[in-house]
Amino acid sequence: MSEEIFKAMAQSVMDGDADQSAELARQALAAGIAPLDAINQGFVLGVNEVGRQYGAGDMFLPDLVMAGEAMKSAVAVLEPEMQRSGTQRKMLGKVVLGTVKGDIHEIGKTLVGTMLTANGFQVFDLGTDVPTPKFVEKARETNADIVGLSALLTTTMTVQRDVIESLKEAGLKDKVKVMVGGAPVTRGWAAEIGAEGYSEDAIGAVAVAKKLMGL
Ligand code: B1M
Repeated sequence: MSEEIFKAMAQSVMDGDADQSAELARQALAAGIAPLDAINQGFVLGVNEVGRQYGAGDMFLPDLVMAGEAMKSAVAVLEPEMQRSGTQRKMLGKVVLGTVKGDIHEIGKTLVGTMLTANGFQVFDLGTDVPTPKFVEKARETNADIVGLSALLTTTMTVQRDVIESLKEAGLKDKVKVMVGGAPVTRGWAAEIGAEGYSEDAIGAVAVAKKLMGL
């Protein structure tokens, strides 16, 4: 049963069928499938395949857009359940989160925010294409513990370094830890730009954020 529904989820994203993706997400919840399993074993496989075919020139921008919309509609159904099933209630720390300037990829960043919230962090999600000064302002305003920077493009991952430099210039870098992530981002890149945290996925981001808080 699970195998079939996971396959159908991936296919719905590849077809760019947002209604079908949302319906399959609802069916998964009704069948007791964990929301994160639905994402990681179902929908993400579809969006990765679209990304692969787009990279190979076999799919085109509209396919990418529609796959993104389908993935978003599924996540929108699953998100409330992920937040509800968060076990920890004590506030563990404040995280200012966003996708850096020039980059509008939001799905992975939103998942990271959802998982952090579900696990007890207070998340200030600034959205996508966030101007560098906005991260600094929000970190100061909220007295944030962590600034989380997502980047999905090789051309925008360098902006993560700009944000870190701006935090330093604003005198905030000793108060705030930085966590970076996104498909092209690596542990090596994180170390090179002076980010204290790196995770390759949303679950890992929770563990990294806890570590950065000394928990
Ligand atoms: Co874009 N895109 N895209 N795209 N897109 C990629 C990233 C690409 C790899 C596709 C490809 O060519 N194979 C490629 C980048 C190439 C490169 O730079 N090396 C690409 C390109 C080229 C582009 C455009 C330039 C296309 C164009 O216009 N010609 C354009 C750029 C627009 C811009 O940002 N300025 C573009 C646009 C889009 C859409 C808008 C159509 C759409 C996004 C829709 C949306 O978000 N609302 C889209 C999509 C859907 C993709 C792919 C197919 C899927 C991304 C995704 O949502 N993945 C992607 C190919 C791919 O990654 N396979 C691709 C699912 C998501 C759950 O995973 O985002 O990786 P991900 O997040 C993960 C981890 O990375 C990590 O945890 C998340 C959950 O596990 N993570 C963090 C993410 N952020 C983190 C932060 C952390 C910690 C972990 O700490 C703070």
